[in-house]
Amino acid sequence: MVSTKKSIKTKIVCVSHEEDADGISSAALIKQAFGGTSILVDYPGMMDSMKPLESDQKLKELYVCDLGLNKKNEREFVDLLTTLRKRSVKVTYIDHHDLDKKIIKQLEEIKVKVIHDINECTTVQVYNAYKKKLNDHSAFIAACAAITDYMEDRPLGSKLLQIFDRQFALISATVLTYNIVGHQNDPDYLLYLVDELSESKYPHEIPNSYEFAQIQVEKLAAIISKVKESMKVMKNLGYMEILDSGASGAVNFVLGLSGKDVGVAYKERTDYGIYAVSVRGSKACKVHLGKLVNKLATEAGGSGGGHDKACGASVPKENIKKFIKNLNDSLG
Ligand SMILES: [Mn+2]
Repeated sequence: MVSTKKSIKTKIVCVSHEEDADGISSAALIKQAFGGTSILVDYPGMMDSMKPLESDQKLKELYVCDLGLNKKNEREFVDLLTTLRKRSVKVTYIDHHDLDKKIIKQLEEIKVKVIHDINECTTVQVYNAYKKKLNDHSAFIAACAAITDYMEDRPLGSKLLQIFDRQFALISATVLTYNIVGHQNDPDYLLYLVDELSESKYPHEIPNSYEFAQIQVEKLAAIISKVKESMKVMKNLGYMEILDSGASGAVNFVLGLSGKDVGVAYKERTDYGIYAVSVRGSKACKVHLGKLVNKLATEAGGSGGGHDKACGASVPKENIKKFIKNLNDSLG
């Protein structure tokens, strides 16, 4: 039987990463180019937050930005997008995390538009793909995102940064980052940031952004002393459980102060019964940490992945010690 009910699809949605300037800025540029609404997610909540889209008959276009896939969620992700493609939802996936070639192929087979380059941050790729629909301010925001993802030296990223004053971009990127990191428990504020950036506001034009950044800087200074006190060192890495700040804010201090080539910081996520783990490698680290952490976190019953020198994982609470031991052993 042929259904005569014709659904009118009108919704444009961008799902993006909420934890850093690259994710927030990607969402802002998509919003400036296409309008629509943003759904901001972290890795543990990513698939749960996307699930309602599967049955959303109004959905017309979906953009997924700055969200790497891992062995645990890649199957579910492809399945969800397959369902959407069967309803002719236009889907675009834009990212720069390490991704299995097989998954890229599967996405292209179902005609998802895949924009994937591990050498440029996501916002720079969004800017490059849709610059005809974006203004100069968006080029600036993309340059800021490149800075915070350590990718301002790449071909496209460096070209965008050249347009602007370097110090102005550095301070804007940093203030934006501190406002994002400090508002992780305030989803409305993060959406407000996306709106403001999409309306071409600079970070310094957002009320109280510099004052808020100063508070974050003071907190970070306090973390340095805590890391010195509580960090533990193994043969190939330094690690620490973080109790009262974000793991990603502390992990660079663990790396730096441990004197090792790999630093690990983890923080309990009581809502999921897991530890959110951040891993960073020094310039001398030759192992691709994103790939290694993807494998080890999966073996520990969790998930993870990311870049060669910066990545993250979710690890079930009871397996965290084993995960760290295996990581230390694998680095040997
Ligand atoms: Mn990114």
